[in-house]
Amino acid sequence: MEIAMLTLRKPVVHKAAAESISPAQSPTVQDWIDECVELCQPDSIHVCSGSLRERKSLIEQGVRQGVFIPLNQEKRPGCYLHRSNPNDVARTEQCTFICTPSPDTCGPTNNWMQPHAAYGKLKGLFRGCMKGRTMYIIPFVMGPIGSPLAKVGIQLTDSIYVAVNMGIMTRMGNVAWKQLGDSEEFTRCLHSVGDCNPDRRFICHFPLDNTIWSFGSGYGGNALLGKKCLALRIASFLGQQQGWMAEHMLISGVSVKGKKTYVAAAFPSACGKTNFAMLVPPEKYRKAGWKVTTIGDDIAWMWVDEKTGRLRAINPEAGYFGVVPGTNEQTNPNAMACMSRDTIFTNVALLPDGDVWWEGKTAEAPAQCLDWMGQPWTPGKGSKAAHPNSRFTAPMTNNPALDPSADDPNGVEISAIIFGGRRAKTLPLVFQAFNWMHGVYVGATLGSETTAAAGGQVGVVRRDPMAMLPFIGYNIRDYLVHWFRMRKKMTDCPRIFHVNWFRKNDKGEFIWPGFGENVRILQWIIDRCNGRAYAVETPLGWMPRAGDIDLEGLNISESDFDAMQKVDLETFKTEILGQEELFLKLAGDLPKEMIFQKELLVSRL
Ligand code: OXD
Ligand code: MN
Repeated sequence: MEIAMLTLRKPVVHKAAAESISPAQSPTVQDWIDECVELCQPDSIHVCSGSLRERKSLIEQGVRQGVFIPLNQEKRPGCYLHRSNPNDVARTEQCTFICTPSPDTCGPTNNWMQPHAAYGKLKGLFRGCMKGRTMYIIPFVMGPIGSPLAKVGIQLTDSIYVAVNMGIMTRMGNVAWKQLGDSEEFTRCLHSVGDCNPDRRFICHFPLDNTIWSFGSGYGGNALLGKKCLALRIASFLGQQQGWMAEHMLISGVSVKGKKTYVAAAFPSACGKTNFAMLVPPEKYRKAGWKVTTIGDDIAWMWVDEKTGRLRAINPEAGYFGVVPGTNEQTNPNAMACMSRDTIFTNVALLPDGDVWWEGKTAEAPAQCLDWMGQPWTPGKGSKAAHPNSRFTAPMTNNPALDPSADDPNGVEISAIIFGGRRAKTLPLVFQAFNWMHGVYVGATLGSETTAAAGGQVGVVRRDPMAMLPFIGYNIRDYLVHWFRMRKKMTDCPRIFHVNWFRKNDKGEFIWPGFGENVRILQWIIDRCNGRAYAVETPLGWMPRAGDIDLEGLNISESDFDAMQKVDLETFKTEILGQEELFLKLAGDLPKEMIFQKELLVSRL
């Protein structure tokens, strides 16, 4: 039998598929699955093996159920479109909870629920929710197999869309049973789309139980539980307990003439992390031997190598779940290559020839298509054809610029950490923090104008410490203290930088070209890390002079560059007041290092 579709009789008996290995190596795993099966009462169970045959068969079933629409297989082999419920298109932070016995463990920036109350409430929702449905048992590994940080999770879900996407985003299937062996250490992930009612939507994390229960949403960030829920919220908690870090960061390698430097960068959701991770340097740089390679585009797990005292990182994911609108051959050719095959598109528009379209894909909109909800659309309609948070899910192996170390269990050494926000005014294009402690302050006070990735109002500055505000799985006070304390573990720590690609002039136009040209800023960053570039001391930190950045070939004069770097101290005072929003949230719990850094900043103005 290729796939386990076992009709359950009471008591529930489930066996693995012929090509799956038995999950029952550990009685703890079996007991937990039994408990969840008894609770959810699925009609049948499918244990995912992770094979290619299985993937094909799951997609075929999904097509029969209308979950996947086959795209033009000549233009996009192995690609399918999924249309979500229109009420379920983004992460829902108001429905996301950290469930710890004491609210103090959860902290002021998360929604809190008492664990017994949360289990009780969600049990009521999960009870019988899979009647008439199949439960997919998805064993998965986050991190390269054999990595000291790799973690096993098991997700039980009634969504075939989730099963297929987890197969792209994680190392999924038999490999995970092998990695788990007879260990009892795995993240228990229970998920049901339920009836997809926003009033019955809960994404609950139980860090002390290494458990995630998610009900009522099929959206990636709420439903692919290995990603935001495990690799950030649960992992950040584990990292704090165990002395490592789980961060909302891309990791990329920048090589020039055989010397490679790895950087990690944290930008809030939908601020171009995928573009930056897949950056293609302009021709002049390529000719001079520059190349940027991708380790990851969203999440970094980092630890200090005891032998070298330096920070190392892995990407726990195996695929990309990227925002599609705005992506084209100019802005991100590597992402375009990623989605050329074996990709699941969610909520993009469907063209008459079976290809897909989104705003920004081509200069001209198509004469007609079906919009993300499947409704006829023409350019005059006044609505978006693709949802602004439409996504592609593609395996990282599709990326032509995949770094050869992306699957290395030992990870890569990180030389720079870059924080960045989307700020029309106030913040310069680039500066370097004076040291790690100052850099932590710069990251902690990161602000960015909101986008469509998280639902809610768009375009207001939101404080987003380390771009982790929605993803810190415990008290932000302890998270910041953890960052400060990491310094002591390192003998040579990464240099920390802040960038703002999104500064606008008085006419409201972006003044920095961004995308591939960002390599010019990376060049300065890397040269600083390697002790090669000049910088001047300013109240904010170390800044390049116009002459320290290669502007050749850009339509930007040295005085334009100075304008991009200009910090108006009066306006900056307002920025400091804006940072108070965060300080007030932490109130009496603000780590003393934050207070000292703020005092030093004020004294420099
Ligand atoms: C994402 C996000 O989906 O940050 O990566 O929202
Ligand atoms: Mn993200």
